[in-house]
Amino acid sequence: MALESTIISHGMPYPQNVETALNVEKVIRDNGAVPATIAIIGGRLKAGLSKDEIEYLGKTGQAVTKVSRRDLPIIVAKEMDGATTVATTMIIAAMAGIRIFATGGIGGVHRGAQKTFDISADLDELSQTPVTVICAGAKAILDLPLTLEYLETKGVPVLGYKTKELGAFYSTHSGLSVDYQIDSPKELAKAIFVKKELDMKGGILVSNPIPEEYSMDETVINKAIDQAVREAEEQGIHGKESTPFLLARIKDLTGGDSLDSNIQLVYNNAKLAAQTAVELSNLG
Ligand code: PSU
Ligand code: MN
Repeated sequence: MALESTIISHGMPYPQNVETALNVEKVIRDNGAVPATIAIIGGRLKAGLSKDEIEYLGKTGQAVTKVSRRDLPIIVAKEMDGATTVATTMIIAAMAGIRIFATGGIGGVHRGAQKTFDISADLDELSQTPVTVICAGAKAILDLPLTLEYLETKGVPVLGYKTKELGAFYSTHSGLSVDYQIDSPKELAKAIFVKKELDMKGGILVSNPIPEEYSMDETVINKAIDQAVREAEEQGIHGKESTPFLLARIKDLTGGDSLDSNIQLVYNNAKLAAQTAVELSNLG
């Protein structure tokens, strides 16, 4: 199963990013699946990185190019290194025949998108590339109701694991509902299998809310998010810089507390993804 690399280089600080990336691979192996962290190294698409390559991406951080769909052919042509977003990780995973992918949070419709048009390429990717993405919902740096509307328009199934409430990334509860609830890795594997049998393009998005014991206080986290969004607007941050800027500011504003939650939810998603991958391989 797949793991992304933008979360390593742009989503978390060094050295916690490398530590998390290596631990998450262990969680996957402990649950019976095979991890493939995806990135571009010297223009080569890689599904499965060495420890040294993960260390390199983590240490280089934001200096590595963040590669979404539009960047992919150019970075390969220029034989550069790239950290892959959810969209690009899905593309490379599909090429490698990988059907399941665990991450932290996906990109979505940003707050204020009515004016800025800032909608992550992750959402369109989910509508065209056959990879199931397991995340902890989405951060409130996004407009969550609009993100759900967009996914509905694009025909992407959105499932909640053991709940119909969408996860709010750092916190368990968002107050928003997803389409369907699934209650086991086996049930999820069947949905993935059936979608493929029906020859439908696109993926499935699974929201696996952060366990209550790691959930952040909603007032604290929302205050930090509001401030980060305000600062981004004031400083004219836009385009691909927007998400990394917000993630880094939120971490600083919460004094690092958000990072602990972030790490735990990634492990939680990796475990569910690994168990689902095992069930899916039993189905063929
Ligand atoms: N959201 C997070 N953590 C992340 C990202 C998003 O909570 O690390 C990263 C993922 O790699 C995602 C990308 O695919 O940011 C989305 O960027 P953009 O909004 O520019 O498409
Ligand atoms: Mn964007």
